[in-house]
Amino acid sequence: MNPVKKNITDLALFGGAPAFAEKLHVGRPNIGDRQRLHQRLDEILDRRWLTNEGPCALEFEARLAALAGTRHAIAFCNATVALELVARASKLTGEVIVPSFTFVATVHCLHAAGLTPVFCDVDPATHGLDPSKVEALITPRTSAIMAVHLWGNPCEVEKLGQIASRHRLTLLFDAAHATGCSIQGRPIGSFGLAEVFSFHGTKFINSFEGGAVTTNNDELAVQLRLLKNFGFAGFDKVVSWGTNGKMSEIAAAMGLTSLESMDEFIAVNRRNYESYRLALKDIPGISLFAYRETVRNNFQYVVVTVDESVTGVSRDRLIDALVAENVIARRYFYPGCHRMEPYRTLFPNAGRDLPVTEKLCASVLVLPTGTAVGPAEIDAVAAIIRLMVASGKNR
Ligand code: T4K
Repeated sequence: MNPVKKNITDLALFGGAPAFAEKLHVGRPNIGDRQRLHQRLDEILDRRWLTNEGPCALEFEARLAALAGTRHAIAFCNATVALELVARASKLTGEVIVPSFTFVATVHCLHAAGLTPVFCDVDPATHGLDPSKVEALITPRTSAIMAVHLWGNPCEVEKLGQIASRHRLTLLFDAAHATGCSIQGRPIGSFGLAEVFSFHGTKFINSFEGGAVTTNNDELAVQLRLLKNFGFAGFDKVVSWGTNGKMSEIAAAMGLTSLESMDEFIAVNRRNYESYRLALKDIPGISLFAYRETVRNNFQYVVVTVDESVTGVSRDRLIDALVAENVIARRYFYPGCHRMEPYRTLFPNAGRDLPVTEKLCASVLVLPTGTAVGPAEIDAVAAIIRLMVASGKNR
């Protein structure tokens, strides 16, 4: 890493050397205890049991159920397949209300299950589904609400629960970002009919690739176990449609090892979040996403909004400047699912009713954190942003 930049001419965009010799990524994986992982891999090889609900996968499920406080946790090969199978197993029909400001997998899973996504705007403070906008979208064809705990920030679970029960709708949560999070002391994983977690390599708890569903519904749990294993209810006995959604033992071994370091990872993320807060606090037009006091977060995403009317520099220009310095900041979840195919073609006017989503898609910037980043890197990143804003140079 080069010394923290002090002058505008130091910026790589204006001819200076990049601040970082190696790229600083959003989503650089946390590795955890290598020795423990190696030990688990040896055990897997010795057992010659590599997948299909092996001991590591079952142990991973038990740990996840304990974390979520649910009767069931069912491990999957990834969260996208888990989401689709939850939608199918819940026997949803017709329309499902869903945010557009999310990773596209949330919506793809509904489309894959033959459902129609109905995009709902989000709350500018929580970035989650805005309960006050949900009811107006309910029609006789609506069967469910799929909400997302974006950035691990729990959405308004109580209000959404009330709306769902008033209209007899199924309530599901995409909890891909929310491992280890809670609201008013109640862990994410236990709300709605089911919640779905992701353990993709870029998540702070990872199993290389992986996902899980947590639920207190026994029937749903049985259905999910069938669907993720081709519909097999025993040797040679297929009782329903199914696919291959199983988690391998090597993935579960990584997941278990990663979970064992969860508190340590959260502490690092939290320290980094605080460092960013201090380093960015005086830069006009730059706001760090704030969490409610009732919420416990994992701080795995450092989310910033850029108010161009104050900074004079657009979010995209800031990204150009950061990338030139080898800081690979991301504009999650640009441009919004409603502007991605096939939804753009299916619902060309959806953006009209999504003003907050559109604004966030144009102003959110996600910065690197995790165990690969420390206070020195954060000061250097903040200095780049500060100099760009001071320059006011959009070109
Ligand atoms: N619902 C929500 C709300 C989600 O955010 C996601 C996934 C899902 C559902 C579906 O979960 P999974 O089916 O994936 O379990 C990444 C992840 O691929 C994706 O899992 C995640 N959300 C999303 C927020 O981020 P990309 O396309 O932006 O980034 P990717 O995979 O190219 O990686 C980002 C950066 O991380 C790279 O620039 C380099 C770095 N990286 C990545 C990998 C995989 C590493 O340093 N090492 C690695 O091994 O989607």
